[in-house]
Amino acid sequence: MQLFIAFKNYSSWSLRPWIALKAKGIAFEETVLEYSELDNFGAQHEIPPKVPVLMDQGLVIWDSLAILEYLAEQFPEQAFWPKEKALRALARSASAEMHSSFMGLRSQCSMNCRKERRVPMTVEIENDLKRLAEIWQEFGQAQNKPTGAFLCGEFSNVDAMYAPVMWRVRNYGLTVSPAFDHWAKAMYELPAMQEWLAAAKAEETKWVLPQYED
Ligand SMILES: N[C@@H](CCC(=O)N[C@@H](CS)C(=O)NCC(=O)O)C(=O)O
Repeated sequence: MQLFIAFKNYSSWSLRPWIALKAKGIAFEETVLEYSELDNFGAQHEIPPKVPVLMDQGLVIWDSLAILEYLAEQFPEQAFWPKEKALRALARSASAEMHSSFMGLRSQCSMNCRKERRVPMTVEIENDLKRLAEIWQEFGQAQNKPTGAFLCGEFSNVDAMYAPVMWRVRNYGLTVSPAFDHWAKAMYELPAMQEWLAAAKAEETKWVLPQYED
C-alpha cells in the first residue's frame, strides 16, 4: 500500500488518511510529493493534480474520504467506522460535513502544525467553531459508544477527518468547548500525531511556504 501526500506541515487532506492508517497500525509506504510535481502525477494517473492518493493492488484511489472508505472495506476488523449502526451513520455524516463545509476555518486558518499564529475573528470562523461545538455535543450524547476519548470512543474515520481541526484550534488560539478540548488532547497525544509533528518540523529546512509562515 502506498500513500502519496504533500508537505506534512501544511497538507491537511494528507493528514487524514495518514493518521487513520497509523492509528490502526496498518503498514504502508509514504511518498511526499512537492506541489510542483502534482500536475505530472495527476496526468500520469489520469486523476486530479491533488493528494492524498492511495495505491493498492493496482488500484488508484484519490480523495481523502474515498481512501478512508476503501480502508474501512479492506480492514473490516479494524473498525475504521464504528460497529454500531446509528453511531456509524453519525460518524459518516460528520465526516461528509467536514469534507464539504467548514470553509471559514479551512480558508482563514490554514493548517500549519509547527507555527502558532493569530488571525482576526470573523463571522465565518465563529460559525464554524459553533458548529464544531454542536458536533462534539452530539457525539457526546450518542448511545452505545465504546469507551475512549475519540468521537466514537475508539479512533475512527471521523477523528481522521477532523484531525486537522485540532491543529487549527490549537495553533490559532481558538476556543470550541470542553468536550472538544478533551478530544483534542487525545488527538495531539497520539504517538502518530507526534510523529507527524516531528516530520512537519523537520521539513522546515527544505519546504517553507512563505505565505503561511509569518
Ligand atoms: N477533496 C480532496 C482535496 C485534496 C486537496 O485539495 N489536496 C491538496 C493538498 S492538502 C492539494 O493537493 N493541493 C494541490 C492543488 O490543489 O493544486 C480530498 O479530500 O482529498
